[in-house]
Amino acid sequence: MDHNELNTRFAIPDQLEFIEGKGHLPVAIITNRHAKAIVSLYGAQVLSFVPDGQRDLLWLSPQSLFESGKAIRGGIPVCFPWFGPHAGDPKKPVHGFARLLTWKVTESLALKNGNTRLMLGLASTAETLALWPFAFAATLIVEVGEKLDVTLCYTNTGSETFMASNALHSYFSISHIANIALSGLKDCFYYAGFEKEANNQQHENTLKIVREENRRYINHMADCVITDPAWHRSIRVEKKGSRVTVVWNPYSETVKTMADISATGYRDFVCVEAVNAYIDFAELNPGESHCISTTISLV
Ligand code: TA6
Repeated sequence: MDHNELNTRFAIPDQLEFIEGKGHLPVAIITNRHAKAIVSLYGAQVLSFVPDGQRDLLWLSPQSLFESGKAIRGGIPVCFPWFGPHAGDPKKPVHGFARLLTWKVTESLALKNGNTRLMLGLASTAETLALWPFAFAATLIVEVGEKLDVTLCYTNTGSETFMASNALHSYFSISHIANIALSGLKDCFYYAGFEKEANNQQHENTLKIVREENRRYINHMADCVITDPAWHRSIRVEKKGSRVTVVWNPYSETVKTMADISATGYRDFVCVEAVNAYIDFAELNPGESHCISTTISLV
């Protein structure tokens, strides 16, 4: 369906319209009295969330590709049905295929409280079954209000039990990586880098990022807050349905290996991700569903 057909079926006057975005990929533009947001149907990826009168809370790389088969760098990528490299086959796409496929619009709704809701769907096809041999139906629900609420739900529609991992891999826009402090992770154990054991424990109240970090915190359900004094703001990151939080920044060396982030781009974002993986897979019997959500707001 192109953006004209999408508008015929799902546009909401003065609140929601579809346009052809970069790389000819369709995007939904949501504007209401609380905020403005942009959602790419390719990847079901929220690209921008700007509360009224504020800066964007999400970061989108100016060097991002917008190209079928390539992930968009920034916003909230949906990782599914695996998180990170595929365990058995490194040739399969990192973070699964959900961020590399165009999702269908299934519903749009103007809510009484002024919020706008957009629902996107993705179901298994011959293409996905070739990468992951299980039948599923996934939904991404984006609700734009004073807060941004993003929920991924998926159901096992096949006849075999499956184990999936997934993430809402949010990139937050910050004034400078040196300026921010991240709270909400004190006392949690984490895997550092690609270590196999979560032997490290954070003793500090806040995390300052001064080098490459890829911390995968386990048994973490609390809110995180990114304090950014230079921009006079703090971003609260809440989540549900997840016991793993990943904090990632490639920093100045690894960023040089990434074609879609500039050499200094690592300064402009931090990822705080709601994850199901490692100690927290979703094991679903036929007919069962799992949901994970993240809620993002200014404190
Ligand atoms: O969540 C952290 C992470 O898995 C890192 O290891 C890093 O590779 C990042 O995600 C980005 O992955 P991507 O495939 O989008 O380049």
